[in-house]
Amino acid sequence: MSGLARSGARVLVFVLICAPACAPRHDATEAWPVTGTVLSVDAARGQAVIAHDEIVGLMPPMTMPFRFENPQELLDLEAGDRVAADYVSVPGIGPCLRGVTKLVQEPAQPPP
Ligand SMILES: [Cu+2]
Repeated sequence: MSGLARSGARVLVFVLICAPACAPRHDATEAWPVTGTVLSVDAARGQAVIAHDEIVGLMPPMTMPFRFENPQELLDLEAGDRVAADYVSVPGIGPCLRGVTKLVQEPAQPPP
């Protein structure tokens, strides 16, 4: 094995061992996809109460207030809207929803 190949192998071993262990957990760029139903909107406080579905790997379904990274997105929402967003942690804001979009409502079931 040449010296160059040996050092290359050493780098590869380092990357394989270190990369998973050194990956930061719950850093600012981590985004958890979340969907849910808006129960109420509090634009003055920049948040909405949302009954969210399971956030896989993070939270079971529950009803809780969410702050919005962009409070402008609250202006377009009302109780009953289905929404999708990313749950992120932003320095200066904390945990909040990013990129909130309204989901198209499924047509109501016809009465039996
Ligand atoms: Cu929750």
